[in-house]
Amino acid sequence: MLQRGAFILFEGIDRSGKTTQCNKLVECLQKSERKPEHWRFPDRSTELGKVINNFLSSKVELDDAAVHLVFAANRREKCKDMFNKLNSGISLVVDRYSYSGMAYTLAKDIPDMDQQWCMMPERGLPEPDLVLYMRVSPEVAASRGGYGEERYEKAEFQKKVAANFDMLKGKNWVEIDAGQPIQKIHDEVMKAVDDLYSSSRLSGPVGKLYT
Ligand code: Z5A
Repeated sequence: MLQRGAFILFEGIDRSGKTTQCNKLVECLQKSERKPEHWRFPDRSTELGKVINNFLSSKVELDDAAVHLVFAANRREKCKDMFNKLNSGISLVVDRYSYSGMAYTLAKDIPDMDQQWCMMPERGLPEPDLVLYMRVSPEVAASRGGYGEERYEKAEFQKKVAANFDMLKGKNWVEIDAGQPIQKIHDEVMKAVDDLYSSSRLSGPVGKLYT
C-alpha cells in the first residue's frame, strides 16, 4: 500500500533560517525519492496572497482582524490541494502555517482576539506531522541578511512573537537551536525527519488541525 506523504512544517520568527532549511531538506528528500514539494505561507501568488503582500510591504493598511482572516483564507484556499497531495504520497515541506498566524496576531494584543478566536477559521485544515520550531533569539535573527524590510520586522514585536511560539509548542513539535551553523541545524532536522518516516505516524490518515 502507498504510504501517504508527510507534512513537515518549519516555524519560527523572521530570519530564523526556515527557507534555508526547507531548501536543504527538499534537496535531500528528492535524492531519497520521497517526492517532496516546497510550499510557503503566505502564498503570495494567489489573489488573496497579493493582498497580503501589499499589506506586508506597507502598501495598504487593513484592519487587524481582517488581516488574520485573509492569512487564514490563504491557507483555506490550498486545503483540498494539500490533502490530495499528501494522500497521493507527496510530502509537503512547508515554510510557515497556522501557528505563524496565531503568533503574529496574538503579538498585537487586540481585545477579544484570543487564541480561540485565532484558531477558529483554520479548524479542519491538514495538521502537520512534524513541526520543526526554529528557535533563535530576536537579536541574532535581526543581525541576518534582509532584516527590517517588512511590516513586522521590529525587535519588540519579534520578542512577543517568539514568546507566543514558545507558548504554542505542542505535540509533534521538535525544537531546533537555530543559532547554530547551517549544516549542524540541517543534521538535526534530518534526524527528526528520519524519525518521522520510520515511525508509524504516516500509516494513519492526515490529521485535521484543532479538532
Ligand atoms: N505572517 C502572519 O502574520 N500570519 C500568517 O499567517 C503567516 C505569516 C503565515 C511573511 O513571512 C510575514 O508574514 C512574516 C510573518 C507574517 N513576518 N514578517 N515580516 P515570510 O515567511 O514571507 O518572511 P520572513 O519569515 O520574514 O522571512 P524569511 O525570508 O522567511 O526568513 P527565514 O526563511 O526564516 O530565513 P532565511 O531566508 O532562511 O535566512 C535569512 C538570512 O539568514 C539569509 O541571509 C540566510 O543566509 C541567513 N541564515 C540562515 N540560517 C543561518 C544560520 N544558521 N546562521 C547564520 N545565517 C543564517
